[in-house]
Amino acid sequence: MFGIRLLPCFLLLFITLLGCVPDHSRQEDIRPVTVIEVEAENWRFNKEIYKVFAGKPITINFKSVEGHHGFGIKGFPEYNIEGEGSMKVTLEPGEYQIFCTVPCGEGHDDMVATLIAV
Ligand SMILES: [Cu+2]
Repeated sequence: MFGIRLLPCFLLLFITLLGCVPDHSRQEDIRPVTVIEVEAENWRFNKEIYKVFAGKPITINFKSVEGHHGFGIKGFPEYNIEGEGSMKVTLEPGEYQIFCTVPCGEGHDDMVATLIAV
C-alpha cells in the first residue's frame, strides 16, 4: 500500500532526472574546442555539428576512413583538404558549412555538416 502511493513520486523523480541528462545532439550542449577530428565515409562526416572557438587558431585533422573525400568550408576556397591531412583555420563567430571537396559518387551532395565558431 505504502509502495503504491510512492510510485507516482518515484516516476516524477525519474522523469525529472531524465531531463537533466545532456542531449549531445543539441548544438547548445556541444562545447567549443581548438582541435577537431573530422572523419569522412560514404557519404557522411562523423558529426553533423562541430563547434570551435572563434578568433583562435583551430586545428582541423581530416581523414577519409571509407572512400576518398575532401574537407572544405563554404566561402573559403583556400581551406581544402583532399583525402587526408591537417590545417589551421581562424574563424570569425558564425555558422559555416562544411562540404566534401572531392566528387566522390552518388552521395556526394549529402556530405555536408555545420561548423560553428563561438
Ligand atoms: Cu564527395
